[in-house]
Amino acid sequence: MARVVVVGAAQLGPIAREETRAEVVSRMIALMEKAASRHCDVVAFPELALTTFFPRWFMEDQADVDAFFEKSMPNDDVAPLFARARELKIGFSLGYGELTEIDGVTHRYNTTIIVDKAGNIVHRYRKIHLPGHPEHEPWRPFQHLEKRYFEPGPEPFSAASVFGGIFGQAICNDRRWPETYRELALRGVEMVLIGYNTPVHYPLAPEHDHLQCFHNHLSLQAGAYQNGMWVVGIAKAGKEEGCDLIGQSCIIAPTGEIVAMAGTLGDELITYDCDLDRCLEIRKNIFNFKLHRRPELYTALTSANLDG
Ligand code: CDV
Repeated sequence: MARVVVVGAAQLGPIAREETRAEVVSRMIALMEKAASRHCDVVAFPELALTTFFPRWFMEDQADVDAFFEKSMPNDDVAPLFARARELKIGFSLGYGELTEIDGVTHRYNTTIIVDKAGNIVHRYRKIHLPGHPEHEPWRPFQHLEKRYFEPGPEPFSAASVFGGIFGQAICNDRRWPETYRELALRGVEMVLIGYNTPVHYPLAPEHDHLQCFHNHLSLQAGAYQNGMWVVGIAKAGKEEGCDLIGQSCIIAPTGEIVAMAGTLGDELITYDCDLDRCLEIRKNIFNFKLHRRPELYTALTSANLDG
């Protein structure tokens, strides 16, 4: 019998700097209601879904930065999303800036969570691959200060048993790294949810600007095929505060085929009935890890002492 999870990728269009969380949450609830009407088990939202992509600005005052972070989850602003999800009996994933205190020390992470159909947070992932730069670089048309505003996630990729399958999460830049998918696959993940905010313009190599959408799908599709898993990419898209972000949110089968894709740069829901057993088409055959991997010879992969 097929193990079908109906998944929705809820792409968000631009979020203005002045837009309140309540306004964003009402947009998300509209997408969630649409997902529920299409019988989704889970609806996935993008990276840093509750605010504009704030690392594009250099802010000297830490209080201005912290205004973009959530100090608890769920908090009063996000509670309506949790409540509506519980009513609709739908799960969701959500990316946000997390400000937390651990043993008296304050930490800031780029975080994403999975919430099950009963409203419980069942999985949390803190972004490992933080792109960008730590200092103000005024030559850029816009900043990418993730390395200033966040600490890298200290925990490895991980898996959660939920929605009748094994789920994992990654965030934006993680999707470009093959290690992300392989770590998740080795931990048994059958579907990974990956939210992103990707500018069309890449100041360090502007000659690649026209390849942004290609590289997005190239990475997601390769990750799906080479690891035999479902991959869901969820964009924050469109012209946000003057910065163009790519769209093309997509659902990708374990064969690497795109089975659903957003056609706009605005709020848009795409859905697909994903049979998790299709992972075996790949994992029992061409990428049968147990039969064919040679981890004893992959010593460079986990060596911290090599260049590059
Ligand atoms: N939010 C991101 O991680 N964005 C990066 C950009 C800066 C290259 C990405 O990999 O899409």
